[in-house]
Amino acid sequence: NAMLAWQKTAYHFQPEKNWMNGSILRSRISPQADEEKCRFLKVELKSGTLIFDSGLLGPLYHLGWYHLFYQYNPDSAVWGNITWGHAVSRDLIHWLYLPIALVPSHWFDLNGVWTGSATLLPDGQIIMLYTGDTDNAVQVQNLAYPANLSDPLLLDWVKYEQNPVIVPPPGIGLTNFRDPSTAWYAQNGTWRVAIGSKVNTTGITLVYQTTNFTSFELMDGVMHAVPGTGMWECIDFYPVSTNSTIGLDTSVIGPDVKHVLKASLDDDKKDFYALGSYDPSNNTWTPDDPEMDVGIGLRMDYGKFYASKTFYDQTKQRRILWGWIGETDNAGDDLLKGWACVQTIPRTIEFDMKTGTNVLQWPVEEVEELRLNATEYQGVELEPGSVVPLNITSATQLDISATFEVDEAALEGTFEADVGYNCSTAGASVKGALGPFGLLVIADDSLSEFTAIYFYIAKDTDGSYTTFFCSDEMRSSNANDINKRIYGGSVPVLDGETLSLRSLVDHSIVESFAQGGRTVVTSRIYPTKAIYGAARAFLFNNATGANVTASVKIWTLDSAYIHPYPLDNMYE
Ligand code: DQQ
Repeated sequence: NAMLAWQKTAYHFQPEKNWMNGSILRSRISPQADEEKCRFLKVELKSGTLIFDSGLLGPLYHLGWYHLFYQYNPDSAVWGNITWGHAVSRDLIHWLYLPIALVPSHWFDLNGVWTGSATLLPDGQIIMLYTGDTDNAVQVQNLAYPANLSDPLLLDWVKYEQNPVIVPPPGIGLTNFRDPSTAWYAQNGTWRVAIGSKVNTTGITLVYQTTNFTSFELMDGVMHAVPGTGMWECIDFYPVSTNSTIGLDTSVIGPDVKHVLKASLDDDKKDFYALGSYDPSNNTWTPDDPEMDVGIGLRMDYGKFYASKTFYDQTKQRRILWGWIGETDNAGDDLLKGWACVQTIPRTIEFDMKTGTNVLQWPVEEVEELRLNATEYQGVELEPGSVVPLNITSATQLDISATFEVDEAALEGTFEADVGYNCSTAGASVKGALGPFGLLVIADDSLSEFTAIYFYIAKDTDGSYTTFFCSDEMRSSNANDINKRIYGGSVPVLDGETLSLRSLVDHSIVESFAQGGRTVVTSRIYPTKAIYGAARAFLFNNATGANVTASVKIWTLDSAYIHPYPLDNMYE
């Protein structure tokens, strides 16, 4: 449907309409041939498409390629018939679609090849554990591995003949037992794998121990549990260094390390995480702050974002987080446009050594290779109530960096401002004393459509400040029948820090990072007028009590190259 074509993103990994012929091509490619072909591919290929759905499979890096496996419906733009889609990239930005890696084929996955994770063993083997939805709709864990490890594309996958390797244990619901994590090394040749579940309404992490990935033993108790959080999907569990910015392999333990536990809460489709300590001897994880436990504290991303997963990128010694951005329109429109859902730009993830209480997420540096021309604005004065256009036309593909300085006298002179505020109490058009101020993106000239990305400062009578970082989608589209929301969370701002944000704008996606990535908000929007050449960006200040000075640098971004790998004509 051409009417919906403008929603297509240009540099996020996502489906394209009208591809799906179901024919799966296979061929063997030598690493060299492959390398040359890729260079050539970047300029010569034209079209392709994919449709995918929730629950990202373990991403991994192998022989020069980043591999992305994802939950994929080959037949339609709505969830169902779930297989493993597969794509490869040299740089996490440009992608080549490969044939589907695994399809339902046996009783142990006949209803779907669901989410799983990759584990790289020290000897170079690749282990994939995934959830199979059985012929009886029971959730079991299965083992798969590449047929040929010397194939950089990992085209062929073998399912272990004696699958399943793990079935739901006594006391666990047959449909509440899924998404095995990447394994971490414990001791004496044993590896551990976390699996999400629930008991009544308590979300839990079960851990299995194995030496061979074919037989597993359930460890006593649970690694962690949080009452009232419901079913935990897509558990992610990994170490972060507390004294260095480098990423750590999943098995690292020891001093100067904390462990992140992340769960995707099935009930409200939100990703929550917490920092804590892992004790391998009794296999328990304890949050640093029980009030900020998994599911009741920090969100990975406060916007449209779910089923995220990380992997350790051994070539660049960094940990990378991928999230999934679902749709907020109706399934009918998704069927019309022929695709649904997008991946976030991959983000590096590290411990925030300044606050000590959160992780930092930041778009991988490779996205900066898409930067074209830059426009800079220094010291733009934003008086209360002002909206200042930025001179950017076709503002659909942007990388924006902005800082905001709030008039010091106004901050100090305000006795109390909006105590009890949170992003969903008021949108960008509601004026407070010290906020909101920020950006309007994917806006048209007349501001009939815009998505607001902004800060909002609340001040308590004791003189303390709480800063919020929000995204308001209420005016993002003139179309009805779309779920428009106001998202956000608080963001730590330390003494002497300037407020700063970065936004990646891509037609119908806006990913925004505050204070170097302490708080992140992703918006999925459906503009009807602020499209192509008509899209603009503005600065605004709706605070009644403070002048704000903004400095902004905006790069327009090139489109990424995301197309099929031409396996059929490799040797022509
Ligand atoms: N989607 C997958 C499940 C996972 C959920 C199925 C996450 O494995 O729990 O497509 O959205």
